[in-house]
Amino acid sequence: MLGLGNTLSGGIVPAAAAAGFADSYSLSFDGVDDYVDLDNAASGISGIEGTISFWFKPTDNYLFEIKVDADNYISAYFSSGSDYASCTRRADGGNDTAASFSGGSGNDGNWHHAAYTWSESGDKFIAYADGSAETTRTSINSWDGTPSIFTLGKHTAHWSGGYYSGNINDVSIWNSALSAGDISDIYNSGTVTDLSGESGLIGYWKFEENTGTTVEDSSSGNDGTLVNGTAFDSDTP
Ligand SMILES: [Ca+2]
Ligand SMILES: [Ca+2]
Repeated sequence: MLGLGNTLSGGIVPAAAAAGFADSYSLSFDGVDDYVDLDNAASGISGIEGTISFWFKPTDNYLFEIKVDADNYISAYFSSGSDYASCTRRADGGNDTAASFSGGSGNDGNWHHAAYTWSESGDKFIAYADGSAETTRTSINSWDGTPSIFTLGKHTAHWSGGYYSGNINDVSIWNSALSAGDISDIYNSGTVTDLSGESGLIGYWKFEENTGTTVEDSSSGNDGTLVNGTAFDSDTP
């Protein structure tokens, strides 16, 4: 169970309000060549067990990629044509693929929260949409290797690659598969909550700088770099 700073018996008080957290900026991607280089955090990410959480308002294409090589990566894309998100955890050449937002609700002009958790010991790969588990895969494949690539908005692992168009906000990476309750707490009924200080964070980028090309990791100093004009945007959830 996450603390979120304000865990009370019987419920969670949104840390965003209690801590005065101001989520004022997201990142905007042009769909041409924009991406965020978070490679500094890559080697700390385990494909064997972990969680990625982020907010997004999509138009189309590749949301993130965590990659060792062509046979070991985790990546997700949003398909504007099919109006759903799909995440593939490819481990030692075998695919664990989970869809979310498949009800056609993702590309409605609103912000949404996505999370993916994976655990080989728990034998589950789960795709969450707006705080709720949507697809759960079991009999998952065995990961091999240490990632060297972690990008937002760019994908190279399969097909022809591509670049995301839309917005992404508040990305966190964790060293364990968070519980359904934890994911619900992060979703926080649709209000971004401040995860700073939570145990188990490998990286946490809020994108609140609104200047320059460096985005600060609020958890462990793995700062990232905005590439090819990826821009701060006052559009937030
Ligand atoms: Ca933000
Ligand atoms: Ca650009």
